[in-house]
Amino acid sequence: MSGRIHNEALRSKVMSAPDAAALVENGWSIGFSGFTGAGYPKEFPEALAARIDAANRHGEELRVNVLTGASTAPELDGALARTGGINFRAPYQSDPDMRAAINNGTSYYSDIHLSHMGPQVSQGFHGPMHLAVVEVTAITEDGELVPSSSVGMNRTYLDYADKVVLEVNTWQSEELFGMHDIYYPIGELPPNRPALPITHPGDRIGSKTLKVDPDKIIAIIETDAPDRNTPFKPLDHDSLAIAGHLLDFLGAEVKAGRLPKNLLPLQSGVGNIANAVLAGLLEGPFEQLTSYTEVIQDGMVELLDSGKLTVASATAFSLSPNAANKMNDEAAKYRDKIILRPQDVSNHPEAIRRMGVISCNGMIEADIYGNVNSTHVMGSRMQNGIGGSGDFTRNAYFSSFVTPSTAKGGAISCIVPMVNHVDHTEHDVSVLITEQGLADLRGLAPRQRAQRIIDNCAHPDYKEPLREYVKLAEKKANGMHTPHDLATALGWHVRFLETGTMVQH
Ligand code: 0RQ
Repeated sequence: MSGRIHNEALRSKVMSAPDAAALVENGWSIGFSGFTGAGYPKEFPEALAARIDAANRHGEELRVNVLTGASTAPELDGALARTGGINFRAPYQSDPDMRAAINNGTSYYSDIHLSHMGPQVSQGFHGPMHLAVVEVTAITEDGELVPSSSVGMNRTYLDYADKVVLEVNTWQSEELFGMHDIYYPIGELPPNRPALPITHPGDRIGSKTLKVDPDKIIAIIETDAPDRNTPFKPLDHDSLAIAGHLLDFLGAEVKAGRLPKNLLPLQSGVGNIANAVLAGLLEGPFEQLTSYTEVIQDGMVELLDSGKLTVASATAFSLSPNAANKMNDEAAKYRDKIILRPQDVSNHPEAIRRMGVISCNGMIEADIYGNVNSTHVMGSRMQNGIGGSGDFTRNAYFSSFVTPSTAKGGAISCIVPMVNHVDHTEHDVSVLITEQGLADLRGLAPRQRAQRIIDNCAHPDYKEPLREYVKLAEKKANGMHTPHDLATALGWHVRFLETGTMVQH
């Protein structure tokens, strides 16, 4: 045994992943740990996938509902999706096989604000939770659970599931103990829910461990496997340009007296552009920064190392393999600077609004009036999901969205007459940024926004077609507040579906 299970009674529950997976019944709803490829169970999902494959071969029905914190990894979403055995999936995914199962109709998918998932499960909106499968770093002598590299939905799944399977992963550093902050009162339902006592990203308001009723534990699996840590691509021209526009804007806001010198708590999405922003902050003039965000990526750790960032609050890590190994070696050093919370606390609108978080997230496309689509491709296909972008955007001090101005080699303009799906409305979007420039939409009416977005953000190849659309819309519309020609507003998307490009020849 690994020596990580310090509670003697629980040691008797250790078994193999296939034995644990054999306990699952058709139609179960399973709450898995896991958030942005961190802290997901490493062996149980593949063992369950093998069981589903066998059931499929024998013509037996074995399908499950898969709920998580957020995205997981090929060993969880990928393995299960490939069996066709996922009936329903929520609240977020980014796996190619899972995406295919959603888009070909095999799996239902409910795309949910990440801060809403905990309350929705507690309120029973997702039906009974039959099982929680949660990765932990260790089990203490009194049976409490030391979380691993993500917290996500674990508190809620452990509380609400009838049965629990734990994976104790020795790859996760024992030094993570003390980094987590598990706040229980947030799980209360209205009208008993207390005010969230967070006024600074560094506030600790909960306990270091997760609690679980030992009688619910039906199996413990010992594993030793890394998280899905993906290496970062080198920063490209577009990412650097977008980061540059955002950093210039923040500097100007400080100068104008609309932001304090050390800015306000920062939230940043993941990926190349977010990395470029963090790299820019490392070289930039801002000091004493704080972060109230969803995930900790490499750039945040570097900012902590440099002393420019004093504290980072999130729900999970999302690190490259090198940074993950470093975190495992040096976790003790970061325990007072990194706080991992349940996702209904890391993404809580109350804290985000109170502290005045500056949000920055990726998007698929924006329209000329400032509505943003983060999730859908050409009307019907799901890409990933809204994730935490809505939690932060709607409640931010100001919100920003970033994207290159075109996709698919220029065949798609990411600035369009009308978005094909709305995730963030014009009322919530403060700033749009592409490599072409930044459009500050605050204080502008829709027709003024259209002009600024086209001038500052659209790719040169699409500026004139967008201006033509505006002229047509103003001629044909039944009102001049948000002029649209409904017959052609989605015509660019239709053209792409029919011809492979939005460019009109
Ligand atoms: O497709 O993979 O087939 O090449 O969309 O696009 O440019 O690689 O961008 O990885 O940054 O993702 C919005 C999806 C951007 C992401 C989104 C195609 C493009 C490519 C991916 P391929 P890129 P990114 C908290 C916040 C929602 C969740 C969120 C996301 C693929 O940022 O999922 O914000 N956001 N969480 O070719 C058709 C367009 C397109 C397009 C790009 N206009 N039309 N396809 N693509 N633009 C995050 C945390 O803190 C964790």
